[in-house]
Amino acid sequence: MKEIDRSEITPKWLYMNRRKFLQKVSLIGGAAVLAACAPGVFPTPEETQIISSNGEALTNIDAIKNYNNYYEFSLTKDKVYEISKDFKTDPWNVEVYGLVEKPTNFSMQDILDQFPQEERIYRLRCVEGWSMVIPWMGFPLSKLLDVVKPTAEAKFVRFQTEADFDQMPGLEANFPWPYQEGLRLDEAMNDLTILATGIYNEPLSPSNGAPIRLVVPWKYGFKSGKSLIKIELVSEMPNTFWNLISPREYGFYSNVNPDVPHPRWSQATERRIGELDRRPTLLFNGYEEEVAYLYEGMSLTANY
Ligand SMILES: Nc1nc2c(c(=O)[nH]1)N[C@H]1C(S)=C(S)[C@@H](COP(=O)(O)O)O[C@H]1N2
Ligand SMILES: [Mo]
Repeated sequence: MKEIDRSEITPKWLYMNRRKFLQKVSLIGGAAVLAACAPGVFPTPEETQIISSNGEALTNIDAIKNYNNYYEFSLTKDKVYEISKDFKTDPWNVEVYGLVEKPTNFSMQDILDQFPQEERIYRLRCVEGWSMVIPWMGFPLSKLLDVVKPTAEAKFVRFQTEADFDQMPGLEANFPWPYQEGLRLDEAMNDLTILATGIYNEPLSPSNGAPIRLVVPWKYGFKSGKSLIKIELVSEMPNTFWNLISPREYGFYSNVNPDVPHPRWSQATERRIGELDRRPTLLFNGYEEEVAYLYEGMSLTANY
């Protein structure tokens, strides 16, 4: 197994190498454009060399945009991009309310003006057993929560995403819409938890959750809701979309864990998009140092 280079989640590395990163971004962007008529999930050896010089290879931009779970648009991963490409993301507001001192309805412009955007390169691990490495643009959710000031009663955060029948044909499927997710307040305040607005230094494509989505890299991908419209601070553990559909399979915590199998498949290994061999799944998706403290004394099996 390849040594895990932890530098990819260290903002210091990103700042120190910002110049280099942007050079890499434009090279990758150029390569992706050239390859656009044959969107493959395999980067060329040249691209791989460029992007893997600092840790794990970044996933090809075409794969990130075209291989998606976004059930509001389609249940078929490679159809989401086409069906969602004209999704209207302007105007857009995110309402933050509930147990907070300063409830605020942020426009996207407010968000971009108030919160400096930074690059965060994270692994994304889907509960289905595939993974990617994505260079997000975004900012820590904690920065936004600091502005609205959760009250002492706030213990959880509920995230609700857009559900617009006129634009999202997938909403006809019989699921407990709208898509909602939740975190414990301390998980939400952890520095790894971000609101993302871009990938590869470009705004998010609708298929990736434009204009703003949650990213919680140590949890299965379904915790990271796309196209967020509401963030509510609450005192009780909120309902979540997948937990409502299948509580035995999808718990509230949903931390990536090779030792807690899905009832229908093992989680011990994963398929990194762009690679041929499966690789071992890492506890907390490789972010144990940063997040293990959140679960001290808790059974990760009982709290799946
Ligand atoms: N609103 C909404 N958010 C969602 C989903 C969805 O169907 N609807 N799918 C989730 C799942 S299962 C995964 S794996 C990730 C995928 O994110 P990506 O397509 O940007 O890689 O988005 C998550 N967020
Ligand atoms: Mo997923």
